[in-house]
Amino acid sequence: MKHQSRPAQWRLPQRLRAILILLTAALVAVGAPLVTSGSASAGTTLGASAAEKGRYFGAAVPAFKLSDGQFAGILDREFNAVTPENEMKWDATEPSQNQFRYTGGDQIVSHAQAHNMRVRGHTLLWHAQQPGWAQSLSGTALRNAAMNHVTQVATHYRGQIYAWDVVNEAFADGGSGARRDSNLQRTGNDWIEVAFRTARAADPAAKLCYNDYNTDGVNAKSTGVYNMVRDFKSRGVPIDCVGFQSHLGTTLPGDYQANLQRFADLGVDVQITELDISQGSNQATMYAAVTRACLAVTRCTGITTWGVRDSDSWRSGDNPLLFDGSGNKKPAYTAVLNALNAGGTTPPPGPVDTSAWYVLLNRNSGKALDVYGASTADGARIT
Ligand code: 9MR
Repeated sequence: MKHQSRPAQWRLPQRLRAILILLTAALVAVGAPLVTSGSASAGTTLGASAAEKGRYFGAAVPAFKLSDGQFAGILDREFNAVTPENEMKWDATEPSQNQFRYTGGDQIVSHAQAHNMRVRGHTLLWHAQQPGWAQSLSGTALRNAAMNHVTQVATHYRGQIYAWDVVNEAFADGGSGARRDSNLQRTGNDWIEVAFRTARAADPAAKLCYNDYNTDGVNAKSTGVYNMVRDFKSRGVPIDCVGFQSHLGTTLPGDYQANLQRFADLGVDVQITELDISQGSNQATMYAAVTRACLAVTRCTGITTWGVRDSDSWRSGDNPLLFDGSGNKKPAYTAVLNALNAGGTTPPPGPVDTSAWYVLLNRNSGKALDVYGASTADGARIT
């Protein structure tokens, strides 16, 4: 029997039961990676302890290291999220125009799915690690190629990515607070918002993030990003999260937590996306402080370290990670674990605001496709 199409909100009372079932299923699906982390019990691994606080704890992973037994052993035991270190970048996924290669990215996604880990997609558009053919384009040709890239890659991974770094490192260093000059920026200042809209259309379930470095405290660069996010939120550009890379030296900005909080107050999630900290007398203290800052900000949904062992790091000379080159836990590891475990279990703040829910209905069938928290004003509102 064919159902007549009616406005979405009229269907809600009749569908409430189904929606609630779906909602429960959605929450279970979202929660699953959080409550299971390998075979370890809660509170004894980074992932399980973060999950007790409603958060994830991830690591950057290169596909080729998944066959390194020591690396994979630590990853699977300790972490419940992964970020492909290079495999989802433009040069890796579209080496020739319109010819896509997903081998490395797919390998990491399969590994993550087999181990109940979330995947942070990194990154759809960036001025660096572009394939040669894109570097030589400009203007409309580059804009079109870039958005085609976003559509193709986000569609390939549709439904499998927890959060995408849609755009990476688009702001200039220094005191200007302005956009970085790049071939993408020269296609027009709206390239970032067009990228976010394009990514939303391709994968409506993924959280869409802007990601950058040297934005870890309140400074001109982070304020430039802040102003962009505020503008996007006010104009309905679909942005859900901001990533703070947090490649740190020997000092943590005193306003680190306040900076996370001011972004969260704009109505976006915040995530620590590429954490590594120079080994020095205060490495463990700084790691603990970063962890506490994330826990103190309700919308800080998780932490990712940029690698597992010091020897895996892009800055291995600084020994900046939580495990040494032999895979042993460092004092910084214990400091993070203790910080995660401090204060007992708190109800998961979760990535969504449960004061209202939105249900996304398939326009043709009227079937519920997904349920969102109040931060995503798509679909019909259920209060
Ligand atoms: O860790 C990545 C390294 O293997 C690559 O050679 C490098 C290329 O630019 O990118 C590194 O990852 C970067 C990340 O994608 C974006 N933020 C800075 C990271 C460290 O350079």
